[in-house]
Amino acid sequence: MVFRKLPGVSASGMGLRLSQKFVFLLFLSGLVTLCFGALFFLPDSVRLKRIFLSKTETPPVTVGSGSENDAREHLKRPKDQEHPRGMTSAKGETSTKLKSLSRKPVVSREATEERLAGGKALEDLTDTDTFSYAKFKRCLLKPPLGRDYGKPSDPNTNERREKVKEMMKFAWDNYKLYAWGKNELRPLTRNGHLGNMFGGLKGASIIDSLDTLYIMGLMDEYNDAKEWVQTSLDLNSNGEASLFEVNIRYVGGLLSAYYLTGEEVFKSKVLELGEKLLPAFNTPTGIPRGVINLGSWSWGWASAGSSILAEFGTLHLEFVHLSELSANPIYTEKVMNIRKLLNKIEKPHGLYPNFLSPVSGNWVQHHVSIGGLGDSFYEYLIKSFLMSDKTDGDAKKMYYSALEAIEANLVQKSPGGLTYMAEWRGGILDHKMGHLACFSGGMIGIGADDGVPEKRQHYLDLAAEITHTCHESYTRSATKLGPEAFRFDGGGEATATRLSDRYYILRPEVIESYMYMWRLTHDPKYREWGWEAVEALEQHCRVEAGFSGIRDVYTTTASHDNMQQSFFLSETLKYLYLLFSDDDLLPLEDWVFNTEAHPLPIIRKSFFSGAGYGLSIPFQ
Ligand code: DMJ
Repeated sequence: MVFRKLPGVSASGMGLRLSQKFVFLLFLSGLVTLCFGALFFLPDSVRLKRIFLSKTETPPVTVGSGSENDAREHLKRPKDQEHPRGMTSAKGETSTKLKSLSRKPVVSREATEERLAGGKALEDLTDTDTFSYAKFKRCLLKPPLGRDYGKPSDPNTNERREKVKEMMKFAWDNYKLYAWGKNELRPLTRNGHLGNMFGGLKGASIIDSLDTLYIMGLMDEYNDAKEWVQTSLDLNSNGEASLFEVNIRYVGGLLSAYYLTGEEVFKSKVLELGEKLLPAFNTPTGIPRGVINLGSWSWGWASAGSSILAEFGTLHLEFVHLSELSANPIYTEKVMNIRKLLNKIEKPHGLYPNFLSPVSGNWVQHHVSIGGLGDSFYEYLIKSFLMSDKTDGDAKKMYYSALEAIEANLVQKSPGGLTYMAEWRGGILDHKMGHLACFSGGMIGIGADDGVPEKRQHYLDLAAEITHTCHESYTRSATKLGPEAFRFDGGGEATATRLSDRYYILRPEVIESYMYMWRLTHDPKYREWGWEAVEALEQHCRVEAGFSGIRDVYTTTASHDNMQQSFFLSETLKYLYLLFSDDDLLPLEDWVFNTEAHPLPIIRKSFFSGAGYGLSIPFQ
């Protein structure tokens, strides 16, 4: 490099006189101070600012500002008004006009007032680079807990809803009494069960219950659960865990609890846990293995073999939210990589087999099912589309092509006129439908409206038919509860023929479909079917110290399995409660439920800063 000789500068290069040096340094430091100071006045979305100012230096993230107030309100609320107030506030407070909020029309005047009351208008909120809880709440189309916590006006329905709440309290109280801190309650032996699914993590029933307790207004119980998370949820375990189970129950449960309450503890715990899951993706293809060692960074996964479609395909919703909350795109990148591989790979008849090698990225065998091993992969495609505020076109395309292939190859009609989803083994049909596959009534229902116009009614009809078949699997048993799997061959229809398929472990899928079909059609039969299930649960699964699964749905002489599954609290009772609530409790316009029934908000660009970490990466 050549320096031109300046007056007063020596030949040696920069030899300035002392006074010149002083003036120059003074000028330089002034300039630096000015530039740095100016950074604070730049809009938050400017990348330069993100680079120079650490998170803590950015204007305070509004997490907790609105939320903590809400939460403290719950703590103070007298027992006779147990319900949390959610985002509603006293009517009649100043309302400011909202200019640029919604992509969808605001549903009612009251909802708008409630959203705006007591706060600044959206445009007055500072746009931050990180997620803002206050902004998120203001951008929801409706209050999460409805105008009156979803209380139905019809007294009979309300009575039924109260009954479900009582069941939840009973299940929870017994868990608390006999199994506190363990993963599940063993209601016959009155002790706790840890199992080996969660790699040493504890309190699965607590994490799975947080949102159910909250929406039911069981605030003392919710507060106990929250306190346990604060003081006792230890994420530094060192065992081998199922990535899928930890994700749907712990990550999903904590995310929902955070979005519903704004309590910072749920956010920090879920971000800590999210990081621990990342090594699972260190495989040659980036397809995670099913089992992860939570304690080891260098050895992220354990056990050889193939990965299961429903397991690695059921991460998308939670991981996109982890990216949003952490402002770190890595989670979205990981799941988008899975999506890309699945999109590219050749599919037999357009179907997705259940097993894939995480090493070669090829299918391992051709077994296809909408029940166990495959189920929630399909669910997460349509829900990813819905959760992205209908911007995730890849998910949409993949979902509807998969559904077409399913219809062409798996959907069958029995001689008695029942529509069912068979399983497919290398081209040969197995005329069996698992209880797990019964979620598909609800899934096809919620996806009906975004299908091509000429198929929308058809999809809704198909959803209703599948739900009807699953209901038949319940009504054809002595207990009025459905078996683990039912068949359509060997003379039977919608009944289990093998002894080993006769059990019921408090699963939610059939009730889940009733709930969605109720919301979509308001056909009263879905509420009636839900009530039949409540009565059957009470009669055959309720024991002195909780609820238990049963070994044979075809006999009323009960043989209990001594296990109150955590998904009973998270899903079965929540879906029942929603079924008997008004639609404005967790409205589908704003929320999607993960596969463990934990509600996650639809991501609107308006409530996330900048481009949105979950939205910007995959879809541009
Ligand atoms: C739950 O953990 C989830 O619904 C999962 O997707 C499937 N199995 C259970 C409930 O049956």
